[in-house]
Amino acid sequence: MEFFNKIKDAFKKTSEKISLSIVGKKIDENFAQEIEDALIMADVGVKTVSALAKKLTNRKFSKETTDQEVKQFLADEICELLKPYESNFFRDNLSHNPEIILIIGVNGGGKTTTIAKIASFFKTSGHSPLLVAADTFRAAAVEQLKYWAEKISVNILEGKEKVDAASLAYDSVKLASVLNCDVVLIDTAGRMQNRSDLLDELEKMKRVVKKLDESAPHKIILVLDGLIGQASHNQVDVFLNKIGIDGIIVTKLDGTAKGGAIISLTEKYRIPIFAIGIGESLDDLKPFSASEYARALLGL
Ligand SMILES: Nc1nc2c(ncn2[C@@H]2O[C@H](COP(=O)(O)OP(=O)(O)OP(=O)(O)O)[C@@H](O)[C@H]2O)c(=O)[nH]1
Ligand SMILES: [Mg+2]
Repeated sequence: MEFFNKIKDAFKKTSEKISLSIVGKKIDENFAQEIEDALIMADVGVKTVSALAKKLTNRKFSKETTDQEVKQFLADEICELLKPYESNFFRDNLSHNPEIILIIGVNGGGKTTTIAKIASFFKTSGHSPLLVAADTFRAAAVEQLKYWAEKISVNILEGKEKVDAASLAYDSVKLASVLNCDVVLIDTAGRMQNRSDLLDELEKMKRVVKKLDESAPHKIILVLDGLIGQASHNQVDVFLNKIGIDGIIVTKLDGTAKGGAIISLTEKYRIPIFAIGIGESLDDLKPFSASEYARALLGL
């Protein structure tokens, strides 16, 4: 329960605004309109919002309907929409040994922090992660990952400055079998989606890893900054076209009023949400649960 309260708390900025549109409102012909506006403001996609508003109107609530009932109705509808995008990424299902996971995204989205959180999760569930500092552009980036590796006590392969990221990725797969690591987490340099040279390098990493294991990388995870809400859609477009994406992790949901953006993301791209980031510490990454998310969004 404490676990859910943390999620609920993280979504407060979003849920309070949605709540305002429901609590104490008369159920008349304008009733759905205000809720519709609040959901739009929270970055829930327009198509989904219209569908939800229609359902609210058709539901024909009576004057006796409580605020809680309206919220519950919306939460149930949202939960149903998002169920297909839950994933079993955190249910301990590493299907390859080593499982090679590439973490991609633009600068500052939360890649490195998220890798630390994932590694901590796998370590706790009995696995042996290898972190790969393939962000060889910035020395500070390597230091940051090293800090986490020490803190969690997991292995790390450091890229020397200006070393080719793809060759480092190649080495890491070999090193994993030497060290008996069963999950390889590759941290990449933050890529602005308009830097095509960096995107090419990412593509090369993917190609090179395949030389050792045809099925690798087994998961490509795009990390998105939750603070920018739907504005992250163009990032998805670019990475999806150029690299491919198996799952998305949305970070920084603890500080945003655009917490509804996960709904517009799935509505548009139909890609699974692996997890959500709700803080800066290691246990602040939660597997994505449609029902928890829906309840948190409505403040239930
Ligand atoms: N509040 C909050 N902060 C987060 C979360 N995830 C990451 N951060 C913070 O966001 C900042 C950037 O995170 P990084 O992990 O360095 O991001 P990055 O994508 O690796 O950045 P580059 O390496 O520069 O591309 C750091 O200060 C993190 O502590 C989150 O879920 N919540
Ligand atoms: Mg980083």
